[in-house]
Amino acid sequence: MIRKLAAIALFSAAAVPGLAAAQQCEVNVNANDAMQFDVKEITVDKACKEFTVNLKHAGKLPVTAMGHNWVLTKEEDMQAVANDAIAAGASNGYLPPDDKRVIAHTKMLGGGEQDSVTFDVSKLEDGQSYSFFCSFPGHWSIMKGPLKLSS
Ligand SMILES: [Cu+2]
Repeated sequence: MIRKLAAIALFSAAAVPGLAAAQQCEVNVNANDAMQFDVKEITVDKACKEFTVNLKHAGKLPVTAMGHNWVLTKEEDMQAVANDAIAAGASNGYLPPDDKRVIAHTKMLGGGEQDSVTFDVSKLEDGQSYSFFCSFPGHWSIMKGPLKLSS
C-alpha cells in the first residue's frame, strides 16, 4: 500500500512539471535584530511565471527601532530609492508611495512579523542588474544583495 502511494506521488509530480518548478519560484528571507538578511543573493529562474519572497523578521525589536522590509529595484535605482525612502518617512513604511522604480516590496516589519510579496518574472529584463534591499533608514548599505535572472 505504501509503495503504491509512493508510485502515485512520483507519477503526479512527473505529470505536472509546473508543480515541481513552482517550489523553486520562491525564497524565504529572514531578517534579524543585527540588521542582516540571511540571504545574500537571489536567483530567479526564468521558467517561473511568478516569484515569491517570504520575509520574516526573526528578531524581537519593534518596527520603529529595527524595521525591515524587502524591496526590489534595478541596481542603479537602489540608492536613490533608499534616499527617497527616508523622506517618505515611517508613515509610508519608509518607501515612496507608488514609486515606479520599485518593482516589488513587502511591508515594513517589526520583530516576529512576516509578509510575502509575489511579482511577475516578466517584469525582469535580460542583462539588467537588480538589487534587493531593506529601505529602513541606514539599513540598505548592509541589508542588500543582487537578484539575478537565470535560464
Ligand atoms: Cu532593515
